[in-house]
Amino acid sequence: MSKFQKVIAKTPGKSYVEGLTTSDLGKPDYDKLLVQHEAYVEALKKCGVEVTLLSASEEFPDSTFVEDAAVLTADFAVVTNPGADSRNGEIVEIESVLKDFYKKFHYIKSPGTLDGGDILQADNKFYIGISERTNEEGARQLKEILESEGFEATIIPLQKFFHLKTGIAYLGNNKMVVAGEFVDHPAFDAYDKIVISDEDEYSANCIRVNDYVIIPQGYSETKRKINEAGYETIELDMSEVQKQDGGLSCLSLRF
Ligand code: CIR
Repeated sequence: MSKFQKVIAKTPGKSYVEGLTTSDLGKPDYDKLLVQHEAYVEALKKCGVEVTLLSASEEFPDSTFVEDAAVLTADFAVVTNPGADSRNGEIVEIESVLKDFYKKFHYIKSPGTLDGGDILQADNKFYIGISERTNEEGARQLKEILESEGFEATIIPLQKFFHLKTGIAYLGNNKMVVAGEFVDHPAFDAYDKIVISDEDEYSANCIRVNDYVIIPQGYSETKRKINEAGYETIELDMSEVQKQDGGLSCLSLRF
C-alpha cells in the first residue's frame, strides 16, 4: 500500500444535525461533533499526512463526508455524481480544491450516480458497490475509467449495507476487514480476512493511514484483531458521526 501524503477534510457546519440519516441514534450534538472532528484531524496528522481542512458550508449539511464527492488515485481524480439530491452540489467545491493537487480528471455523468463511499481500493484492484446512492450506470462508468487507467474493477451489488465501505476496509498486505454480507462474499475469498462480528459491524469502517489503522472507539475485539494482524491502532469516539450514518472513511479523502 503506498504511503498517503495528503488528506482533505471539512469542518462540519451547524446544519449537520439536519442532514440525511437512516439511523435511530438520535440528533447529533454539534459541539461534541466538533470535538470528535478535531480529534479525527489530529489523528490523521499523527499518521504523517498534511491535512487540507475546508471550512464549513451550511448549505450542504452532509458535506463533512467529503469521501463521497471524489475517488482518488495517485495519478488522477474522479469527480463523482453523488446519488442524494441534497448532496450533489458538494462536488463543485471538491473539484476546485482537487485542482490544486491533480492535473488529470475524470467525471461520473448523469444518469450515472456514484458516492465515493461505495468505492474501495485494494492495491491495483477496485471494488464498486451498487447501493441506494450508486447506480448501475455510475458503477459501469467508473469501472470503464479505472480499466482505461490500468486498474482492475469489480462491481458488487449490495444487499443491506448503506455504502460498500460501511462493511469493508483494506489494510494492505492482502488483509481485508470484512463484516456482514462481505464475510462470505466470493469476491473477497483471496484475501486474508479479518472478520468483524455483527455486533461490532460499525467498526468494519476503519482506515489504514500509513503506520496506523484508525478505528472507532469501543470495539475491543476489533482492536485486538487488528493489533494481532500487526497494526498499531488509534481509537476515536465517533458517536456523533455514526448518528448521521457516517464512519471514519467518509470524513476524508486520502491520497
Ligand atoms: C449521507 O446520508 O449521505 C450522510 N449522512 C452519510 C454519508 C456517509 N458517507 C460514507 O459512508 N462515505
